[in-house]
Amino acid sequence: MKTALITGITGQDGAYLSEFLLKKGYIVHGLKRRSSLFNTDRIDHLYQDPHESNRNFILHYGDMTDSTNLIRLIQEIQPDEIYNLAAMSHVHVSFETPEYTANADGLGTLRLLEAIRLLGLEKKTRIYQASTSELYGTVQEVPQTEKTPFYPRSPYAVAKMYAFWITVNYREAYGIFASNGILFNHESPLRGETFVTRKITRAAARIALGLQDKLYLGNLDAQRDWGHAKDYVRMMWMILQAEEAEDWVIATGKTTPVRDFVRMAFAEAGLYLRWEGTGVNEVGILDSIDIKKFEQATGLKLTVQGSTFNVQGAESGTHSPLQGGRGGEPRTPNIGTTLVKVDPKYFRPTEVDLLIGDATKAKEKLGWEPKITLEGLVIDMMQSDLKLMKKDQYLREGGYKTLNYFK
Ligand code: NAP
Ligand code: G4F
Repeated sequence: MKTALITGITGQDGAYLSEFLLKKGYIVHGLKRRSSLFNTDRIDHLYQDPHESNRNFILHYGDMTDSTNLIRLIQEIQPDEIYNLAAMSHVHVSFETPEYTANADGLGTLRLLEAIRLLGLEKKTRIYQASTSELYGTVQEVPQTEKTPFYPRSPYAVAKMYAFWITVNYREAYGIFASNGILFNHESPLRGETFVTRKITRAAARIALGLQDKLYLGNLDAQRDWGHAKDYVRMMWMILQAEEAEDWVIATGKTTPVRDFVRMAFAEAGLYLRWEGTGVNEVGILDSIDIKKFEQATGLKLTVQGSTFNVQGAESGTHSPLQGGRGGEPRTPNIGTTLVKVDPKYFRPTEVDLLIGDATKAKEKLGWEPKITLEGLVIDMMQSDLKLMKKDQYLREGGYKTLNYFK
């Protein structure tokens, strides 16, 4: 039975990887930061009471900025595999917290590698480093492969660049089985709420249910190679089972502008958008409604009079765009309402315009291919967020206040 240590276990990938490794029969240890509120929502279903015997899922307090803590834990756990997923992972936020990001994301990796070396675990412990397509930044080649030169464009990417090379260095200098997975964007219903895909699916669900009026976004032109996190955590494990430690690009090979992801997400709720204007003046306007799809997705019933759509039995105080405003009384249809606007506050000081990966090496040497398409990803995220947001709707109908989310 193998033992794994996952840093960043409370994050999106940490949660999926935990499930994956537990199914494979691993004992999973996780590093979790102390916080003043519980932040274990994504892994609560895996939690085991500390009083139980023979636990196979064990959490430890720790932090990537605390060397002694990491050394002690690795000494206690003696892991066969370490998955270093912990990071301040938000690119935009890294411009606000560059020093912390360098410490946690860059030096944090060094601390783990050095712990393996100091404890004499070079031959026992394999380590996976969560590297990123952000390393390519201003891309020097399309598509990007393991050989494409890096040109990082944010404090996050620069910190991850240090982590990438220190992983390579410890592999070459000390013979540690240390591999980088250069993962392109991967998303899921568990994605953090302020990354663009989740921000979009949450807002599309809320707008369809009449809980929010508009979605404000930054750069709609940016293109990303989006896959599903479930496919990517499987590959993390495969990377550590490979014959040799190496670096691997993991991507779908398809790229999509943010604008198209928005269109696809709203369409899952039966709301079809058209785009007008350019740059900061670009807007997404409700162009038409697929009534059947809308009703299936939201559970709401629409009445149609000519070209007028109303939500049947809408409660006073709701403000579905389909209803046209507060009050619930019949209204002119809001086909033509602006649902998406650009807010320059979401622009980054330096942007990564285009990412598209070539995962041929992973396919040929490890037999990895993504199973879930972008369409499948959008459906998964929209179904999950519609379900989640319906809870807010019930609360509102019950007279409770719910939060607005405009991050
Ligand atoms: P995520 O959801 O933001 O999770 C990050 C995890 O790191 C969380 O568990 C977080 O803990 C933890 N963490 C942050 N700072 C820490 C610190 N100082 N000490 C200990 N733990 C800390 O990120 P993700 O999407 O799962 O990504 C996992 C890893 O892959 C990250 O390293 C990310 O940079 C990298 N990556 C992600 C993608 C992607 O598209 N998702 C692509 C390429 C690479 P809290 O829950 O307490 O915040
Ligand atoms: O969803 P994002 O914040 O992800 P980003 O910057 O690509 O980084 C993610 O993927 C990396 C892998 O390439 C990871 F290493 C990293 O940890 C993280 O998981 O933004 C995607 C794109 C950007 O171009 C951004 O400018 O969407 C654009 N965008 C447009 N409007 C927005 C928004 N991004 C966010 N977060 N919020 C917006 O309102």
